[in-house]
Amino acid sequence: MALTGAGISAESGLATFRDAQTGLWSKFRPEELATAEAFQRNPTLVSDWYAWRREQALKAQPNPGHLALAEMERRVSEFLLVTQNVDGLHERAGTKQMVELHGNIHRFRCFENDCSSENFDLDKGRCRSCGGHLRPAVVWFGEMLPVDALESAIKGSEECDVFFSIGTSSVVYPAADLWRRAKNNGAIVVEINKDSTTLTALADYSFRGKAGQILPQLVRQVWIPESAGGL
Ligand code: BV8
Repeated sequence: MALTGAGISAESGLATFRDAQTGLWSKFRPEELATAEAFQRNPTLVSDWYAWRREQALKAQPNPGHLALAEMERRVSEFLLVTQNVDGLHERAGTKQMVELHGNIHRFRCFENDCSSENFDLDKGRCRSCGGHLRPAVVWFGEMLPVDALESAIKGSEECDVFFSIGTSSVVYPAADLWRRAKNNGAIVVEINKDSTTLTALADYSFRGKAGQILPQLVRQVWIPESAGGL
């Protein structure tokens, strides 16, 4: 099982949550904008922020880190990727077995009444069924995670033999608790991060460096025999 965070998309040019926000958004902390209260207070501000991030994500390309995880999936019999990212890059990299724990920025929901999506006017950002606002189909702080996604992530972490924690600062819960479930069920915990985190001292292995450089090497050395001439 691999849990990924914003760090795996950094080499695709997408800012992480730790990175200072740029331009228009430099005045806000992501945690301030990614809440239902913020949307209630100022739906245009929050919608514009997500529109900007959606544009960034669409312009970005999956990097060798995303591609290596898609390759890992093809090389092992049982694999699950759980991502905290809402950018959709893992899917574009070809990963199939995936759980988007915090949703996806390219999908929408009706904010007021959660109406079904066939009556969404994406241009106006309105739900034609109830006239309400459309919001990104992501999990905001203080909101419950989708039950099926959380259950799959918990099941995967409790059944895996190897748990990778990649490009995440391991501070946002319940995602930050999955490694512990894996560890408690006898899994090997491997961290890949350019900096040390709260998990570093608790992991069995912690590789310091960029995911887009370490993951291709790891996949090559473990799964691609010399003769195959690498990734
Ligand atoms: C909930 C979607 C409750 C939206 C996101 C227990 C203790 C304390 C607090 C809580 C707790 N339980 C719940 C909470 C509250 C809260 C929380 O955890 N707060 C934190 C801040 C303390 N959790 C919630 O609110 C969750 N909901 O608990 O509901 C509930 C219960 C019952 C009933 C009702 C409600 C919801 C959490 C989900 C929020 N949504 N995203 C959007 O994206 O806009 S979270 C968002 O932030 C991301 O998805 C991700 O999860 C998180 C950011 O973390 P990372 O991805 O790790 O990114 P970060 O920038 O922090 O770090 C990047 C890392 O990469 C760094 O370590 C860096 O060194 C590394 N890196 C950088 N470049 C590279 C690299 N590594 C390798 N290679 C590189 N090139």
